[in-house]
Amino acid sequence: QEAYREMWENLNLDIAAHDGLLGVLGKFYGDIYMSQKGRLQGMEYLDFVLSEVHGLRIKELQDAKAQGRKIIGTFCVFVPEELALAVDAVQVGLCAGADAGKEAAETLVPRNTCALIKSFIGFKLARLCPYTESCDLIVGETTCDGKKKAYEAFAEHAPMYVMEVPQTKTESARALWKAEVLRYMARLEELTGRKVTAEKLAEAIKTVNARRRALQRLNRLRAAVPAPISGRDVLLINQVSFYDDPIRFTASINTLCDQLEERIKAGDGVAPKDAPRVMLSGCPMAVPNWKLPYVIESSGAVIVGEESCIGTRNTRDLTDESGQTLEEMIDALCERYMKIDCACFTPNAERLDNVETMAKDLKVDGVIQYALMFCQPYAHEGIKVEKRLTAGGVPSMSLETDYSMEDIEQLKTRVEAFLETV
Ligand code: BJ8
Repeated sequence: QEAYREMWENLNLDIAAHDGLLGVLGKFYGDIYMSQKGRLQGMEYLDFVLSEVHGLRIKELQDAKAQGRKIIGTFCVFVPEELALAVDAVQVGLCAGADAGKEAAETLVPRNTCALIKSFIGFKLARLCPYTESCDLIVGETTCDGKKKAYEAFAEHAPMYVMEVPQTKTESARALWKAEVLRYMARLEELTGRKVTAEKLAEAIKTVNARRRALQRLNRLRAAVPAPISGRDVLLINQVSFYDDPIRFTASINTLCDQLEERIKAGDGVAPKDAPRVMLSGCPMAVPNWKLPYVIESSGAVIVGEESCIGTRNTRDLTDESGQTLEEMIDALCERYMKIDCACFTPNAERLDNVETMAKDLKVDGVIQYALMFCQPYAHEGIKVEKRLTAGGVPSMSLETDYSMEDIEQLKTRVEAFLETV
């Protein structure tokens, strides 16, 4: 850690508070991750990446900046990483999964704002996040009301750019989205002084698709009975996918998948064959939000799928790679991103189909819907999802929580009661 101190000082972090944060994070990680039995050897890569989350990766970002590359921060899977890669920028997902700087955040956004929003604001105001401080541009999106108003306030503190994401999937909404993709591309070109060419974009599309394919492969393999990997570990992999180098990450996940195949062949699992199989559905779980997965898995169940943006919503759809011209590739990108079934869309019927199909394909015993407190879009859809699942004979329960640890016992009681019924 000493080796990174100067870098953190240069990024103007609050060193004492940051030391405290790393201490808490290390302990939390130890309790939730390192205590697991029968982890795959390939998870060592993830442990390493996480232990260096504010160290080596930040150093890499600083080195990239020194070579003239720009760093783009994002909060939503709507922001097309392919465009950033096509201008040689580095895109990182800004985490927003911990309770930090909450009081400061409440000076910018109302108290009844979800924990994810308060977290990214809190991290910035408390000077705790070296990713936020490394960004040349932070790209927001007009998804939920909480986020779009928060970006307005956040723009006073960070170099913001906001993409307008439509709320419907009509033809006019698609035209708006294409115009927004082009506007964003022009902004990236201006920021980096580089042009998006057909050649560069084709390469970027391949890079991001390769990462999606590796995560799809992981999701197929983890569905085996008995489950060969814990849900906690797969969540961590999804979380790391947002800030690790995409090519290196893809290679490591494919190596891990090779190990998973071996394990499945041997019939080994991380939980007994008859452990309840649970699927999570709802709001994204940004790093280091591991509370609920820990509660579920320490109650004897195993999580076999995440229907969320830090899960299948981000990896299910590939971008068509057959485009030859820049225009065709941009159309393919627009089409791919408009398939995202975020609860911010109205109507959003395809999500109900996707949740039901996923629950059945994974042969789950139950679905736990997870909404962050004050999240209107996912709380609303929770009612519909529950009805659809009940009609399809899949037990489900809904939980609302935030990032504090105060409700952990209460969550455990409710999860255990649910598991007894599945
Ligand atoms: S595409 S899910 S990443 S918007 S939890 S901030 S919705 S009040 S995160 Fe999301 Fe993009 Fe959609 Fe995915 Fe608002 Fe709800 Fe908070 Fe949320």
